[in-house]
Amino acid sequence: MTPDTIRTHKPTVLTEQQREAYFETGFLAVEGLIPAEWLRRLNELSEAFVDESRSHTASGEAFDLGPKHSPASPHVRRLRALVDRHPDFWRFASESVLADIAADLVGPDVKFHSSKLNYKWPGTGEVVQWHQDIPAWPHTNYSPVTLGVYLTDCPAEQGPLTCLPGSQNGPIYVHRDDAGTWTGSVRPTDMATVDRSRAADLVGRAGTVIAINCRTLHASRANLTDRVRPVALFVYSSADAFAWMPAPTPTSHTGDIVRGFPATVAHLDSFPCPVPPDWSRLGYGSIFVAQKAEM
Ligand SMILES: O=C(O)CCC(=O)C(=O)O
Repeated sequence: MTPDTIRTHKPTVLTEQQREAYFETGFLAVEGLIPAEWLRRLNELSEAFVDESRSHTASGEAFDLGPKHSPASPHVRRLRALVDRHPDFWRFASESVLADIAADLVGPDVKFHSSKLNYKWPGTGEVVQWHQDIPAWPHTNYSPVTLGVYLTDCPAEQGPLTCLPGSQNGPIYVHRDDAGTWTGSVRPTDMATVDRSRAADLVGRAGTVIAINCRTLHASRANLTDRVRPVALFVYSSADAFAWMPAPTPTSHTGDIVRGFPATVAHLDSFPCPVPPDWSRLGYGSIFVAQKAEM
């Protein structure tokens, strides 16, 4: 679906102005939409998983661990395929207001793609370089949106997501180095051509929902506080968007319709998109691995 088609359906959670802001800039941050009980449960699960990570010594199916991870000082960079980690994560993704927000942004027929919980620990470990999401998981159109929920307050000094307004209408960059190796980030030579002066921080209180279009250029700085920044991220698309390469981190619910109905006709956008590696053959670590965050 395109924004014009989506506009023919009234939003049920967001205001028209909020949705227009998303279409205009390629991102959005809204406080106060997630019920307190859900926020409490997500935090409870997050803390339990960080605790469980103490008994893991290497990254695996569930945990992407930083190089300094230890039982005494757990350093989980990412909880992978979140909806497969606990049924309540899937309930949140499919039954809560989050899926209604997705419907406001991608149209009434909503397909679930993937999910993860990213932690940004104090220090420089999880700095995320400028990138777009769609080159890692291309679809037949550009409706996919990542919805994030900050599990705790996220001020500017805690390494919030930062987005470039309007970049969703610009080029889709190749996220590989000169040798063709996947880097998960825009090449420095390409970023040198981009005006970053209008970059906006998506800050907010615990429970703030952030939305980032799949073409929007975004990044996140170091966490300068002494508190971890957990953000749960869920990707949805219009039902008429079809992934044309294997997902980097598929879940048992990838492709499930969470609102409305499956598409009977695919929407194909003619704007060209770079081709990622075949993750089903290569395997996918995480953006931190691809961007060599452990160096
Ligand atoms: O967690 C972050 O700060 C950035 C996450 C992100 O952009 C991604 O995982 O694609």
